[in-house]
Amino acid sequence: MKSLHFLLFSLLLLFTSLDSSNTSQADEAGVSAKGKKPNVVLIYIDDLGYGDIGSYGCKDIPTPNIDQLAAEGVRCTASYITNPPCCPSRCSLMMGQYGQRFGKYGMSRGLPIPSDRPTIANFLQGEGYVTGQIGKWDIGTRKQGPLVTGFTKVARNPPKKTYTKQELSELPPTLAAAVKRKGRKSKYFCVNKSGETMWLTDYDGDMMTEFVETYKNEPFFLYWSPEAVHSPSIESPESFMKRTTAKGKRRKLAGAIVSVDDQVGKLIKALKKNNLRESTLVIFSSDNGANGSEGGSSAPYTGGKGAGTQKEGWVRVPTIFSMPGTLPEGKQFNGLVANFDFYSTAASLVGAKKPDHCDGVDLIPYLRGDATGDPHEYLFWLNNEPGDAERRHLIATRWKDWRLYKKYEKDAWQLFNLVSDPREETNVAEGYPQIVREMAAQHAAWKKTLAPLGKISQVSGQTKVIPTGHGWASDTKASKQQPAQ
Ligand SMILES: [Ca+2]
Repeated sequence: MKSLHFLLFSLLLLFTSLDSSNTSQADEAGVSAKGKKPNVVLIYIDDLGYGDIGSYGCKDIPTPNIDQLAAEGVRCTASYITNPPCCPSRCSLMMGQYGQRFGKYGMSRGLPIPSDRPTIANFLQGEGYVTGQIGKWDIGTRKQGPLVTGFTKVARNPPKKTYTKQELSELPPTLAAAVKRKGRKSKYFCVNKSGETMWLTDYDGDMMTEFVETYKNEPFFLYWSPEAVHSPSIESPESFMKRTTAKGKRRKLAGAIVSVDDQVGKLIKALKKNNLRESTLVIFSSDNGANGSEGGSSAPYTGGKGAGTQKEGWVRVPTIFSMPGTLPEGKQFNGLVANFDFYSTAASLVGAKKPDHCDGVDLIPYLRGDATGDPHEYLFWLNNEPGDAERRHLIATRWKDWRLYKKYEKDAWQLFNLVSDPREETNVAEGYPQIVREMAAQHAAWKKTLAPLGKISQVSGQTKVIPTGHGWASDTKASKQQPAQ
């Protein structure tokens, strides 16, 4: 069954084609007349905090391009990562479901993602999409790279810059020591195909532009997940930092964030240049909350990566959906959403039925204002993998304004009202026993539906999931493959 939303989208383009006064929209309709489906670009930043971009209240780091995306789209204020941090978050995103459905109850790095159900990339490839991946992977086993999980075009990892001894001697001592520990290899400077040194995030942005230019005439799905703004941001150049008013250790992170913003600007420019802005859904989000040790902010919430993993800021992330003409502009959506909704939303947008395994909801009716309330009445967390860092153990439920949590099964539940107490300073569990009981019961019922803890088998041969070099690696078997349904 074709989705109502894709039908609405097509009708919209048809309607605008009749309006000859608007050249840009008429061009869009020309694309539609060729039967081209809408594109999807998913931007997934590493460790970007809820309070670290302008459209979410940040004052000291300018993010004009991301803010423009919010002004031309819908900004979600209660968007969650149910499986933090990096690796589980990405696995859940790619599969469109809670990680616990395939045995992932914590970091579990190396645990396979299931091969009996399609990833979002498999799914969109099956719908006729060119599927592109740029940047960080950190999903599944070492044999489950993007080229075997649905991506047909994968940006090779450019070689990292190696600091010369002379350069090393000129670096500030802290940075010099960090670089030395990595064998003089940079984390955030790479070497482009002309042999020039480039900031890696900037290099990624050029690859995004190249991808859009190359595949502008085909429906495409592009997944960009930069290494940024994961620690250490110690190499951030002064030219980035001086664009911000951030102070102290936050200055380095701020530099990394303005570069992310620059790349969003490049993407939007490439889409506009090719008249694809209104036929492309851009989703912008983060894989987990702010890293406090780098000066990241979860404001108005508290917590985040590292010492703050029991608090809201660890899992609540900035999320923006932008598709002018299809989604409203400058709107805020306050309902509970999760990163696994991106899969279901993309499926609906391209006019396909989401696979049965998906936990996600099609968010388009909510973003458009056709549906109200919470897309998920409840969201759940269960991070109790025995091998994971204890600070990350977390059992939690979100419902309406409430957050119920504890660290270990043996602990008493704590309850917070995130509206009246966003910093989670007053545990009100004793005052609301009925709410505690109900939210705990919902968690227990959800837990019964999960798969057992997965086993991580050691995969021999450290296969590089993304080849090093420049340009693109292709899945040469893709044209013969059927989507893994
Ligand atoms: Ca992360």
